[in-house]
Amino acid sequence: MSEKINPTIADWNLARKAPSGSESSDGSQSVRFAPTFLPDSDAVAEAEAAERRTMDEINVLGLQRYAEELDEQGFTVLPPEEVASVEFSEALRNCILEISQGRSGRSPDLKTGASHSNHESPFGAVEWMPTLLVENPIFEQALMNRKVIALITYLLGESCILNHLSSMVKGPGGEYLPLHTDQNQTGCVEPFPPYASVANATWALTDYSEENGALCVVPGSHRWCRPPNAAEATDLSSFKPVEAPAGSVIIWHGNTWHGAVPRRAPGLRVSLVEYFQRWYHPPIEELAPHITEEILQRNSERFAVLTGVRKPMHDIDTPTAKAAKIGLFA
Ligand SMILES: O=C(O)CCC(=O)C(=O)O
Ligand SMILES: [Fe+2]
Repeated sequence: MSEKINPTIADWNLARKAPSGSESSDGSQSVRFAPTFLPDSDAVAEAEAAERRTMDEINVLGLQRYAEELDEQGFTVLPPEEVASVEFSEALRNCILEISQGRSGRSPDLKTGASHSNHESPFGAVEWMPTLLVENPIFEQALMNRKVIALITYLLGESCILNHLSSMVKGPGGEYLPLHTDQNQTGCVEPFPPYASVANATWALTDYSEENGALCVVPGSHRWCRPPNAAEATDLSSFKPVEAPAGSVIIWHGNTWHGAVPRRAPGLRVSLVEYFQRWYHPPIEELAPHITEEILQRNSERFAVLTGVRKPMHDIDTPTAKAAKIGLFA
């Protein structure tokens, strides 16, 4: 296995016990430190526990090879049988198509793609539909998929939040999506940190292939810690289409260079994009005001953190908040 992108707590080499006071050389005066910015033993223990929980979950779910791929290639594809039933993925796709019809007033044509051909958006011939989470409870279920969350936690820690949840419906067209990183979409300029501070989990709800206008990635580019320049972004020899059957989830590190080829085949490419980030970046979608008590009741505490309803990191003096500042998994 190649070098890990996430340093462990041990790598940080933290003192387990923070000094609380000391004598000056003449012994006359005691120096005291306020505790908030010192990684005390409770914070270190909490950071270590978060790392253990994260790795245990990867192991229990048998996701080691996908986590290794994230380290080595900067992306991984969870195949449909690892993710959800065929019925669930089809229901998710149909729900997105219904919302598309409701929002645009046009019936999506899954066979020919004529409804979406030569659509114009920032993503090429794509209808981009943000603000989906509270449209239908099926999106809550997709968001809380245990294996996807386990791998996202591996990249971004337990305190991460959702930046936005959206869908792309892509029809036939001629436009490429240039290579870019999601990392600098949050306003992070280069050099990027080697660990992820944003990550993307995209449900491919129709088959992904070159002729179907797949996402393309540059394997290993997450280690370069910078976005492509204009020449690199448009160098078609770097575009490696991701082949993935409908129902797969493609997960990538925020530093990974990616783009998309145009859809040449008739029909539609449908995806659900879950874009996550570390807790300290502001999300695009302010979800919390839209999350009702009823929604919270049917979901876990982790859902409340992901959607920004609970902000444990804002209590700066707690072990949890301190742990998130010294460990990448907390
Ligand atoms: O799915 C695609 O075509 C790429 C979209 C993209 O760049 C993203 O979701 O970050
Ligand atoms: Fe992107």
